[in-house]
Amino acid sequence: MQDMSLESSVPSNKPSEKMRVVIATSNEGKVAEIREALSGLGWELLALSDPSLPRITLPEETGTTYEENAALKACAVALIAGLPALADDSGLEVSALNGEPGVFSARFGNLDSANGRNLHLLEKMRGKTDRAAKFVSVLLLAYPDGYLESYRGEVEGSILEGPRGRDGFGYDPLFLLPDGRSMAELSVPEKRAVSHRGRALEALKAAHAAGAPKREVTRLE
Ligand code: ITT
Repeated sequence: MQDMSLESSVPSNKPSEKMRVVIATSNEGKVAEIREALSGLGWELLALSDPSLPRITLPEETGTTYEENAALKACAVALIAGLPALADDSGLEVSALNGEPGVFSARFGNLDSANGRNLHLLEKMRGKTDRAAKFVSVLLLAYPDGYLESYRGEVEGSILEGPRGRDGFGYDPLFLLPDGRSMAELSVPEKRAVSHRGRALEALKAAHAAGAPKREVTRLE
């Protein structure tokens, strides 16, 4: 088996046109962070609910990795919309819980609400001295022809004994950064500068700074 890197050109968007990209998430917090981070890129970012798009339902996340789940979401949306689609799959990995909830962060304890999941996490962490944790984000940009770009970001921190802060979403009020602030005490631009998703978005932005990056095609033989 041999890997070969080939270059090919990016189809669809003409260089002079604004690239239209669908944000393939139902999470409003992610939408706000993605819009803020990519505002300088010159893309037209469409929400899933954009009236110019057909009705789109995100697929079930049946993957066992962030990459698989992000690809499921991005590819489904790119195919239905006929436009590039950007998905994020992310999670919180807690050392004392052997990396849980990880890829299953949105379903931790089979609980539907973020508040319920946070209480569940606090309960599981009760009495634990090792409170180290990290957030992971994988961004997948899928083109309608099946080509994929992937970007990853991580941030290390620890789990607080109780919630702090009113901003952000999900586990943010329980995540303490090394500088002493909780992730929910940061504005959207402040969170972008230090967070897992902010780092992945910065990598995407750097790759697209001079237009769509040259395609790397891996062929298996
Ligand atoms: P989409 O699948 O529609 O994008 P989702 O919220 O279900 O939205 P995920 O499947 O990626 O997203 O699940 C990620 C889980 O991890 C979810 O419970 C989030 O609240 C949590 N999470 C991810 N990033 C986070 C962040 O920046 N701050 C706090 N919690 C986060």
